[in-house]
Amino acid sequence: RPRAVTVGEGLAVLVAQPGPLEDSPAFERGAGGAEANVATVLTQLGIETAWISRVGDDGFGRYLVRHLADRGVDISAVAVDSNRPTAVYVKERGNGSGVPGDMAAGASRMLYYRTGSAASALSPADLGTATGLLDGCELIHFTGITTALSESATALTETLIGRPRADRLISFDLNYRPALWDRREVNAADVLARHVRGSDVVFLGSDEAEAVFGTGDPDRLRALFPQPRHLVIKNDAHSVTGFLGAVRVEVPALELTVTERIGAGDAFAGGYLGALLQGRAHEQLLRFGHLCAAAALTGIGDVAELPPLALLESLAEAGPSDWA
Ligand code: KDG
Repeated sequence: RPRAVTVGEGLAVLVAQPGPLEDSPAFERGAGGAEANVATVLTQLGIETAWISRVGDDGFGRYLVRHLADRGVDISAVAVDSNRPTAVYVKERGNGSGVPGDMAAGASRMLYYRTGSAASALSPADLGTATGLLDGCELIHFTGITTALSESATALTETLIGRPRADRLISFDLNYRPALWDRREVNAADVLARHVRGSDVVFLGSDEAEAVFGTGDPDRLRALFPQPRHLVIKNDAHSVTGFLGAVRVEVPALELTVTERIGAGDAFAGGYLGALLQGRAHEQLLRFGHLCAAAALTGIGDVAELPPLALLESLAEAGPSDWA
């Protein structure tokens, strides 16, 4: 029986070759979707995890389900929707050539093809079919992307934060995606603030928190959001500040050569949550987060392929001063 359940949209990723998109002759296929990425980090850490989602009855949907199943994720609550396609996004990458249309080397941009996707039809009804998974688990994780997908998806995430909790934790990563909210008629900041306040573990990037809530400062964010027991603020690429109740810890990030950033936040969340379910101490949660994020930062895909658990454990034990 899964200990953790994540809920959200999976996307097939087409990674372009570096340079202007119009010049890319080929694309590397990958898997994405914040909650799917977190699920695969959790299973790699040895935590039984299920993913609740909807995919289209198409090759991309079958690929995503297979990708997750191959990594040990329980996909029994993934619905196949024959009327809507699986979402796709193209990852455009910079080559730093200076030619018009090219971005800086290492930079990337996401182009979404997801309007009307299978997962945009996620609704509270999808929780009904997954009752067994949800009732028995210790942690439910989703992000502001799931909330942003559609009205019915917002209804689903509001149902999750409103459900009786027992000992179950709700984990929420802000993952602010203006492209999705621009299509909605609701106020993103109001909806997202409700989710932050209604969750037990919350991840915020300082830049996105600044954009949505007007501040990226960890102490001001804690004052604004005293409710979640765990509040984790990622200060750009430099460090992460973690509040656990009134305790505040700051852990610097690893110094490494970044290949591509997309997916690093999900890997951080997966590392933190996995360590939390393993009963580790507060600072260790942040260290596990950083170490898992490093695995995503050093590849072009969104998915973190982690080193063996024993290595992560000894690095987390050693701490940042030994990470260089
Ligand atoms: O965090 C990485 C995700 O952004 C990526 O995998 C795609 O879920 C995705 C999204 O909607 O942006």
